[in-house]
Formats: sequence, C-alpha cells, structure tokens
Amino acid sequence: MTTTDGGWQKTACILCENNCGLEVQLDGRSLVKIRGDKAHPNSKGYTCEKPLRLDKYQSNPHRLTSPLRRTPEGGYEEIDWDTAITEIGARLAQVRDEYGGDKIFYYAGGGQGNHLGAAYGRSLLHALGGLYYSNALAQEKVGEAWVDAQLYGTHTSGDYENSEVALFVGKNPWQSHGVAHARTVLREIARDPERALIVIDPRRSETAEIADIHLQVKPGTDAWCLAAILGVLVEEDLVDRAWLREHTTGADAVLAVLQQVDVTDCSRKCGIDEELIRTTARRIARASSLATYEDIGVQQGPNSTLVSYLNKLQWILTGNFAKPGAVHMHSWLFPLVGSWHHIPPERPIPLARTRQVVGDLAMRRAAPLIRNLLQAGESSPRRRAMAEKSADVALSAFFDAVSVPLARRFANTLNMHNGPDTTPVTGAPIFSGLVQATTITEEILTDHPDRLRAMWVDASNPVHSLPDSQRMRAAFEELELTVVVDVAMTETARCADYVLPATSQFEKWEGSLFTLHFPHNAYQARAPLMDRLAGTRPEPEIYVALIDELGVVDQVLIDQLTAAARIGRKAFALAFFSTLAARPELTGVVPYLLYKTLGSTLPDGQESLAVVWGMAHLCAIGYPDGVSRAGHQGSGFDLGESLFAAIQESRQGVTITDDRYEDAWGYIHHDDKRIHVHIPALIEELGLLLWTEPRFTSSEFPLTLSAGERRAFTANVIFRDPEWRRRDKSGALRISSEDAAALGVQTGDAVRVVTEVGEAAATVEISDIMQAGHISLPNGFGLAHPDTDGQDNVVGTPPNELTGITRRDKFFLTPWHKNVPARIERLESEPVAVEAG
Ligand SMILES: Nc1nc2c(c(=O)[nH]1)N[C@H]1C(S)=C(S)[C@@H](COP(=O)(O)OP(=O)(O)OC[C@H]3O[C@@H](n4cnc5c(=O)[nH]c(N)nc54)[C@H](O)[C@@H]3O)O[C@H]1N2
Ligand SMILES: Nc1nc2c(c(=O)[nH]1)N[C@H]1C(S)=C(S)[C@@H](COP(=O)(O)OP(=O)(O)OC[C@H]3O[C@@H](n4cnc5c(=O)[nH]c(N)nc54)[C@H](O)[C@@H]3O)O[C@H]1N2
Ligand code: SF4
Ligand SMILES: [Mo]
Repeated sequence: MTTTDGGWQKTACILCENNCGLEVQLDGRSLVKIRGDKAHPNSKGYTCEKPLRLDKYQSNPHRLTSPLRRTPEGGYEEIDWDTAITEIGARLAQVRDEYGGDKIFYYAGGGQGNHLGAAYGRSLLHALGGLYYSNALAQEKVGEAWVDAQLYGTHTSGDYENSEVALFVGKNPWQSHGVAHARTVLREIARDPERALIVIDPRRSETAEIADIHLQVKPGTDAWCLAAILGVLVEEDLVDRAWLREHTTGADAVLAVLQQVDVTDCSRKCGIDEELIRTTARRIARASSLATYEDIGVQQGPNSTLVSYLNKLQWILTGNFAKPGAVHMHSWLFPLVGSWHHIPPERPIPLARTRQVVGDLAMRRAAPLIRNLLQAGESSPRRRAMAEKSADVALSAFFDAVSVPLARRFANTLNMHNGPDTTPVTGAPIFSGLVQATTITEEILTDHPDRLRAMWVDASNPVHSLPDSQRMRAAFEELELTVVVDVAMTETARCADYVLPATSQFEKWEGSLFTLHFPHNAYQARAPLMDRLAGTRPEPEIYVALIDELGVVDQVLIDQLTAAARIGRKAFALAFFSTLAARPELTGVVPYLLYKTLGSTLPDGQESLAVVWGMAHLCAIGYPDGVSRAGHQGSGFDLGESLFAAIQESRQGVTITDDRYEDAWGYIHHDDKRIHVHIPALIEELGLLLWTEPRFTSSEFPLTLSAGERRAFTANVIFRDPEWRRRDKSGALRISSEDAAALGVQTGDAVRVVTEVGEAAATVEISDIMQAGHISLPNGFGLAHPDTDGQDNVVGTPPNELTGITRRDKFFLTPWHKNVPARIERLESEPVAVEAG
C-alpha cells in the first residue's frame, strides 16, 4: 500500500469509462476525503460529482463476506472457501463431462473499473473447453464494432478537445462523460463562436441545452436524420472527393446511393426542419475538423447498426481522420473488442522472415530442453546469471521476428476473437466473441440439445441489466449450475446456486482496460488502499484456485516456469514463449500460467498484475514506436519490460503510447491502409429505409419509453445504497407537460408504466426537456438494499422489468432499451416530493 503526501493515496474512479485519477484519504477502511488527481495523465485533476461519495460502495454494510450455497428451501447457507472451490469445481466438471464444456457460459468482463478478474476468468472458461462468452458490450457496442471492423478494423475515438465541430448522436456527455474532462471540453466548444457543438437527441439534454445546433428528432428516427445530413453533403457537393480518392475504396457506390436520398422526406420523417438539417450539413462540411460520438441513445434503438454506419460516414465523407480534432483509431493495452493489431516499427527488422522461421522452429523443438536447462540453472547465482545471459542472446536473435504471431494468437484467443461465429441454438451472429444480449435466454430456455447448461457471472448483474428481467430469472431457474461473483447480494446473485464474495476494487490490485485514447493513451494499475475485507477473495485468486482444482496444467510445467521466472525476466520469457510455441493448446490459460509462475515472483501481492505483464508486451510489440515516444526505453523485449516496470511503479497511471496524428493511418487494419467505405449489407438497408415510414407506437402503447437515461446520480448498478444520491432520489419518470396534462398527472404522482412485456411503478417528474410522446426512466434504479431493520428497500423503477428481447436490431440483435412502446396509468396514492436530477 502506498501513501503519498499528507496521507493521500492514489487510485481511480470506477464509475465510468473515463476512470478519472483520484486521491483519497482513509479513516480505517472508509474513504473519507476524495479529490481529483492532478498528476493523472488523462484526467489531470478533473472529476464530476459522482465519486465524492464512493465510500457508499466501499463501506456498504451489506458486503458479502462468505461464499454462499443455495439450500433446497431456496435460502442461502454460508460455506467455507475450500468447500466452495471443491464443490463448484466438481459441478463444473460434471456439466463439462455430461454435456460438453461449450455448454458453460461466461458472462463477465467487469464493470467500469475492474477488468483484471475477467482475464483470469477467461482462463477458466478455456480450461473447461468453453466457447461462449458475453458482457454488457453485447447490448450496446457490437453493431458499432462490426461497422468499425468493416470500415477500417478497430474502435475509434474523437479528439474532441481540439475539434472545431463536435457532434453527439444519442449521447449526453454532460452526464455520461466518455469524453475526458467532458464538461470543460463541452463548455469550451459551446463558448467559442468559431466552434460548434451539435447534438441529435429527442430530449433537450444537458448537452443539447448548451449546443449550437440541437436536432430534436422524434425518438428512434436517427437513421432518417443522418441519411438527410449525408444526402445534403452529396446533393450540395460538400464531400471531400480528393481525400476520398486518396484514402478510401468503394466511396463511389456509397455516394451514388446517397444521391438518391430525398432530404425533404427524411427531414419530415425525423421531425426536423429541412433548413436546420441543411445548416447542420454545411457546418460539418465547412469545419476544419469534425469528431462524432454515438452512444446508447442510438445503439439501443431502431436501426442501430445502420445508424453507426451513417454516423461514421459523416466524418469519412468529409475527410476528418488523422489530423487534430478529428476521429482516430487508437492503441490498446489490450483490445476489448475486435482483433489485435500491430504497427511495424519504422526501422525494419533485418532478415525478419528467416529469423521467424528459424526462431519458431527452435522454440517449438527446444521448449522442454530450455525449461530443463533453466530449472537446473536456478541453483546458484553464477548459473542464474549465465542462464539469463543466454536467454538474452536468444531473445535478441528471435524476439522481434517471432513475437508478432505469438502475440496475435494470445490476444485473439484471450478476447475470444477466435471463437465461433454463431450461437448453437438460434444461430445468432457472434461478433468479437460476444453472444448477443437478447439471445442469451433463447440459448437457455429451450429443449434444443445444444442449449447452455451452466452460467458463470462476474461483476455484472444481468438479471437487472439485460432485457426482460423476468425471462432472465426463468433462465437461471432452468440452468443446472449458476455461480455469481460479486461484492453484493445482487438481483442476479439471488438467483444463483453459489455466490462468491469478491474483494472490493479498493482492496486489491485492479485496472480498467478502457485504453481508448489518441494520440496519448494511458493505463493505470491501481494498488490496494487497504487490506481485503475478511472472507473475500480477489477474482484472479478464485479463478486460479478453480483451475488448480480442475488440474488442467501439470505441476512440473508450473515449477519449471517458476524456476525460470526466479532467474530473471529474459529466462522466463524464453521458457514461456517457447512453451507456448510448442503447446498452442495452452494459449487460453496464459493468464493462469502467468499468475502461477511469474506472478509468484512479483512484489507486494501483485500476482494479478502478471497478466498485465503480458499486456504490456502486447502493447510494445503492437506499437513499438508509439510506446518508445511515450518515453519507455529499449527495443524488442526490453521495451515491453520498461513499459511494465513503469506501470508497476506509477500509482497515478502512465502514458503507454504517444502517437503523431499522421500515424493514425497505421492503425487501419486493412493491408491497403485505406478506409473501405462500402458496406453492401448496410447500403442495401439504407435503400429499404428510405421507403419506410417510422412508426414505433400503437394506440395501446402510445408513448415511447427510454428505459435507462444517465443522470447526475446514476452509475449503472455499482451503488446499491439509495443514500448515495444527493438529488433525484426516486429516479423519477420524466414526461412532457403536454403528456402530463393529457393524462392528468402532476410531478410527484405515482403511476404505473405498462409495456408489452411488463409493468412497474414510477414517480412522475414533469420536465420541459421532454418532447410530447417521449418518456424517460433512469438506469441503475430498482435495486434491493436492506434498510436498518434488514428489510429490502427498493427505490425507483428496475428498467428491464419493462423491456423485452424481441424488439432488437436486425443485424446484431442489440435491444431497443431506448424505444419501448408504453402507456402510463395513474395510481391512486399520495404524491411524493421530487427534486430535479
Ligand atoms: N452518470 C452516469 N454516467 C454514465 C453511466 C451511468 O450509469 N451514469 N453509465 C456509463 C455507460 S455504461 C454508458 S454505456 C454510457 C452511456 O451514455 P449515454 O449514451 O450518453 O447515456 P443515455 O443517457 O443512456 O443516452 C444518451 C441520450 O440518448 C438519448 N436518446 C434516447 N432515445 C434516443 C433516440 O431515439 N435518438 C437519439 N439520438 N437519442 C436518444 C437520451 O435522451 C439521452 O440523452 O454512460 C456511461 N456514463
Ligand atoms: N433498460 C436498460 N438496460 C440497460 C441499460 C440501459 O440504458 N437501459 N444500459 C446497459 C449498459 S450500457 C450497461 S454497460 C449495462 C451495465 O450492466 P451490468 O454490466 O450488469 O452492470 P455493472 O454496473 O457494470 O455491474 C457491476 C456489478 O459489479 C459488482 N461489483 C462491483 N465491484 C466489484 C468487484 O470488485 N468485483 C466483482 N466481482 N463485482 C463487483 C457490482 O456490485 C455490480 O453488481 O446495463 C445495460 N442495461
Ligand atoms: S464518473 Fe466518470 S467522469 Fe465522473 S469522476 Fe468518475 S470517471 Fe470521472
Ligand atoms: Mo454501457
């Protein structure tokens, strides 16, 4: 544990993907003072209001402190860890032996600040022969990720700080962030007459409120709005044709279809004045730089995959890439979605191909010999020095040449990118290894012989956060084995056969893998601020114990690799890489192997950083020049070592890559380094769209419910204690004054929201940010939290009691959480006080 000036310790916020650096002071186990860390490379001291009472997470009196097993009566009994590991190991093995390891489904990936556990969890899945995996990204980002993969291969982020024009579609960064120091950046753009903030949102959100242009579309009509903007760009010849010729393929076919767009008709369909659409397109085209950001307002709504494509066409057709203020692909410490990619160094590697062939052969053949020699070499200091020296010679000769294919295999296996393309029961598409959110229950609630039989959940609450909670609970009943790892007794934990108590994010080594920035990208390994709460275990420890229990890796190999790790990093790397070259079937359990071997030699209980060692090397192999420019020394293997050492040592986080804008071209995965603009399936879909009239409601359900708005005091389902919130404590249902008048309801009234799938109670807040026909509920409410006498207290509306699995995207099946047909019924009860959120 590290204490800095005046008792301040460094950590990070775990509430959104920005992961702002924090400094905290403790009183015992409580986080009593919290401030932004000025030294953090991304956030530089910025925070919003949300982390100031993070102690409501850390010191929740209802933290789990013992493994729990479901009793036949449906309650839970405490069991010790040894029993839990033995029993769960045996039951996993039983499911594997009876039905196949691929019937065990893993739903994890962590929340907004804890991603290390899931890396080890995937080792467990691989050890069991599992193939199917998912997490929260499968109900938001998969369509976008697929579009990215077709266009240029990987995720993008905007350089909003420097953009002349920033456009947000279905995104309210004032509240949800996702942009570093969002509020400062938004205010600066809004204030500057030379710059423009454009927002497409049916609500007058906080971001829309300060925008230069607000396109207040009718809910669910973004595809028509974006088609109209693109139509104007083509019709008025505002497209950067010279740039397209130089840097893209397939643009002509796309422009030809956009030429057909009837701008007047599309403007009418989305409910925006045609002149405002034209003004918007002209402003975009005139800008010296444009960056766009789409988020779940559109990704969880109609035509989401098509909308992702149309959104990206805005910056592509205007040439806004690889320059300040534009959109860029970026480096990753480890890719959260998509495939691993590398950018060859400017200085070419001499005889690369020959060395690759020779090195690969030598590694494969000599792996056992190398391990034996190194193990023998551990016996004396002189022999250790000699062994490390010999490993150095071997690594210098072959590392550059063999590292890229090894790194690719490791990364793409670990992030499940090499897995199946479709699900076994419904044949639903799997992209980037993620089983689509809306298909999960379809893969369980069926008598199909290949149905899923067991589900492991870690750091997520799918019964609460996936569409149709009722169906998800039924799926849990149907499964033969369910295990939940969490810090709290969540809605999902209450359905599980076993519940395992995790150590909190401030009690263990952790890190978020949201390394999404360009041109400077940073990573922070967070040190524990205190000892772990008694009875809990960090996830890596849980997974490693289970893999041990399953006995999938022989102890001799572990002893040999550990001996090599004790000699030195180079000896370890040589032994480890040659083992992987010789035994590719071990690739899936690399995190486990690293933890058991290298991890045991890391200081300060840093075992779980062993996988970060692997990731640091992936990053240095992937982007050698960017990592060097960020100040990390050495080349080849040494560069990865320097990066890892910096990560280990720096408590405020380190810059991992430093790029130049023109280097963004290197991040394009396509060999021709061009953007492949034409996506035939989506161009065809656009053609269909132009003939369609948007209609999402009916006389039975005349309103459109957005189920899950981000507000000042929502943070997914991380806080269970309603007292965390300073405002909007009831999580009110926002409704326009027109609709309220028609229904005869007032602010504070209790109502029932009814949808095709279910119904739930809510408290009304009349709000002039809502348009008529659109109602909005916040996310993160409706969680059970025991009050002082131990009775469950549920505040607010659990949104997924109202959502279903059938209203979903045609291509990637993402649920339409933001577009749920609904009606409101009055409840006869006393109004309650509501303060605006
Ligand atoms: N405060 C807070 N911040 C968070 C989170 C949190 O829980 N609380 N969660 C984090 C996570 S996991 C995520 S994914 C992000 C999400 O971040 P956002 O996507 O910004 O969040 P939302 O508020 O769900 O949706 C954004 C906007 O979409 C609008 N919208 C609704 N329907 C439509 C539509 O049909 N078209 C368009 N164009 N817009 C529509 C809503 O009015 C809303 O203003 O936030 C992250 N940040
Ligand atoms: N209707 C509707 N549904 C939605 C959304 C919406 O807008 N509307 N938004 C969707 C989106 S974008 C997202 S990202 C998802 C989020 O949904 P989830 O992924 O289910 O939610 P998280 O808040 O990330 O879950 C965090 C869980 O981790 C637990 N936890 C905290 N710390 C630790 C730890 O150290 N170890 C372990 N093991 N557990 C820990 C918390 O107690 C909590 O149960 O919700 C989705 N669902
Ligand atoms: S919630 Fe997000 S923006 Fe706010 S302090 Fe935490 S990481 Fe930063
Ligand atoms: Mo999310």
